[in-house]
Amino acid sequence: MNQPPASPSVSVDDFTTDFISRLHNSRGVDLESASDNDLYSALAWTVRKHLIDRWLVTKRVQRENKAKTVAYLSAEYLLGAQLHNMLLASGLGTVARESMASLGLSFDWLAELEVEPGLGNGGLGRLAACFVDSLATLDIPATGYGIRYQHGIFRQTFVDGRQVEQPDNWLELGSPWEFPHPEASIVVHFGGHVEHTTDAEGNDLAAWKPAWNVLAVPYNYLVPGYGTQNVNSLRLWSARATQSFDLQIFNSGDYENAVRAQTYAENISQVLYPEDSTPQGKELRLQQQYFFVAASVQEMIGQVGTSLDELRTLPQRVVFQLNDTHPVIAIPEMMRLLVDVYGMEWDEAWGITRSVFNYTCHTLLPEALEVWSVDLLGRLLPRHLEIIYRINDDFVAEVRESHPGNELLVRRMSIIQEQPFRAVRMAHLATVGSTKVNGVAALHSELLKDKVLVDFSNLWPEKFTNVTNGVTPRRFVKIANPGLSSLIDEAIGTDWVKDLSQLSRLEPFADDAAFREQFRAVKAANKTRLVETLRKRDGIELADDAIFDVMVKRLHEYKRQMLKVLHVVTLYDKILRGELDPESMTPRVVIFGAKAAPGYLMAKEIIALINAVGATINADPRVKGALYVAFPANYNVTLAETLIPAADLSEQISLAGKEASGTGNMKFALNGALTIGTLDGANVEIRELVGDDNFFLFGLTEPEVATLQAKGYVPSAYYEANASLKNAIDLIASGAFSGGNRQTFEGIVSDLLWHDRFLVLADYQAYIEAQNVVESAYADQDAWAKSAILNVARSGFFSSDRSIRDYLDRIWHTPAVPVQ
Ligand code: GP0
Repeated sequence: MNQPPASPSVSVDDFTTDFISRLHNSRGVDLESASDNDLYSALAWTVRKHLIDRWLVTKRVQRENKAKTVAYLSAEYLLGAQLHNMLLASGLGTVARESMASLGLSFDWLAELEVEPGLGNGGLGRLAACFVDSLATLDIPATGYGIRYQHGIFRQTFVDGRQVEQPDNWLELGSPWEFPHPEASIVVHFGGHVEHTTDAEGNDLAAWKPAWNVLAVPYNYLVPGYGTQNVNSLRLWSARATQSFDLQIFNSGDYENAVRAQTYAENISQVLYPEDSTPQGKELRLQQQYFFVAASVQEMIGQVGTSLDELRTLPQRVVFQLNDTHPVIAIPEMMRLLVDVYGMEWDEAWGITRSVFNYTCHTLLPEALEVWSVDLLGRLLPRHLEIIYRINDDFVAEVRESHPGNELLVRRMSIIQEQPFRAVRMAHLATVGSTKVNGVAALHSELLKDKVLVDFSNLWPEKFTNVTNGVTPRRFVKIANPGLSSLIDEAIGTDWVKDLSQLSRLEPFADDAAFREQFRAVKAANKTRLVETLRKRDGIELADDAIFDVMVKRLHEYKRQMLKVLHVVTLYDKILRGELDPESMTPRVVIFGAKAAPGYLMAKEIIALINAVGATINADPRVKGALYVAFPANYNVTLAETLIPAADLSEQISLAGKEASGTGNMKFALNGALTIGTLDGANVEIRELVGDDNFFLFGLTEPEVATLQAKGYVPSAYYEANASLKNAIDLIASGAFSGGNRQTFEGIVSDLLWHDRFLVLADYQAYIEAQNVVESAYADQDAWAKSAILNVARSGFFSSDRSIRDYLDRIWHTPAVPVQ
């Protein structure tokens, strides 16, 4: 079948010989003197060698075919650990394991030495990582472009239950997975001013006179497909000071300034902004955006050729996908290159530009839509601002023509906002400059059309489309859940890894008692594995005979970790009151994982509350093991790979109309957890597919939310009217979780009572009732297993391979180029 050829001629002995010679030749050590890092690096180099031939062939075939390429532009790639994925793609897993064993080394121990590249914040960055995996697997010529941050997402620690951020240092010991190419560096300019002249025909000629520049040094990473020879590239740019930038100063003897200049330039790729779902209007961030986009667009153009005839073929050669608004400055950059640098007429350049860009929107939160003040943008990229103005002039004229006299509409749609300050609305620029605009789940795309970008969808209905997100089954099932994978293999063969729709063939097995038994055994083993991991990693001691109730995602008020906290506090309160008997309850382990943006104070308060509630409950003998709260610090992709397969219950409880899609929700369903969720994001599609009986639905719908908010939402009324809600909030307010200090969580409590922007109190009762249904459903383990199997069998749609096929059909139209 479609198995990756287990790199034909590699025996364990060959692998071992190679590994030893790597140690010698690349690290200058022998087995006896090798450090951990020597061993890990040599292992990685030995594995990657077997993918490089495929990579070189892929590049040659794609170049010779002049294949149309997908250029995925993303400021984030939350890649996760590389070794396991490279082993899966190369088919060398068993060989590597046996080879290490033959040397008396533990493969698992070596694998755990890897520090994952955490070059993203959450769902958006992880989606990009899943997409490059699927593009490679589907033989689509594609390059992921992004930034090689020196420091990825911060490492979260807890001090007295409060989040303290530590710098991530994934490059400290070097990465064996990257291929730097300083010789292919690209100069990126900033600042200065624009000079205008007029040519013989009276056309305006613009010349940007930048004030400073940096070098963008590309680092390439292998992106191997699964079950194919195809290996694509991820190209991440690293900032380096140009010689001209600092040498002059240095030669003039001003060492201090020379060093400062260098530091300034190299700062650009120093650190990932840890903001999620809120933009950070900082100059350095705009520098990062332009830095990687300018280098990427220049490089693509270089591949196509810079004569006008060659440039005219751009739409046949490349399609750029803008992952949110972060890379949208690529649109004026393309115009600048075509018009100012290569001398194309504006109108023709605009036609080409619009046909090569497409934009994916990932949010519905108005506060998440990025704007750049005209001030800042004009200072950093003066020519781009002029270009944006001209694009806007033409666009606004088009709106006026189709809607004469409607100046209100013009103001709403303009790429430039006037209030509260003059700024460029990046989502508007993206929409005007793209062929297609997509949302990331069915409901999200509808709300995009009807609310966030309604004026644009009225003007250009055909521009809007949906591509529901997906997740790669390689990392999140095959690698993360080997037990389930073997069980599936035995039942339906191995094709599902490349064709996840095959999972539907598991349906009949839901009615097979022996299969259900095996399925439960796999889940139990995954729970035991998680218990061991958390013991080693965090010193947390969990019972494994409880329902594992898991809420992992970024900490954000709209995701409503607070609602989960209220559920936990309610259970605790009822135990204390004697309304719930801890001895007869199904033991429940509630597991949280969440990082908060460092400047998001309310989110950090909620983290402190979760830890405080956990500490109190876990230490209270009256609870008698019926309830336990675990909050391992530093949730990341690596932990997700152990956590998700162990979950029984997946918490997807955002306020309807706020979560664009979610992708964690898909990973849980695929690994046989049942969802408790609202009708939000892709939950809607999950429920439709897995069936109402296999999904615990609760909460207001998006229209109900809108109605309630329109008529005036009064959270305190829910508090007054609901005794158990009142008890839970009062317990928090009483200082029960803060050593009697009523001040500690006063901010959270008063926000809930008087603001509660995300209607936690309004959905509380429905949530508690749904959890009661969960509790009784879990009591019938066999029926639960049946539902869980049906969740797996019906989640094939959520493969990122399917998402990529949708992008191909609806947006990119890029043919596959199989590599022999
Ligand atoms: C959206 F706006 N997302 C943002 C952002 O700044 N960061 C981010 O991760 C997420 C959405 O919230 C999402 O709904 C979606 O699935 C993901 O992007 C990928 O499209 C996460 O649940």
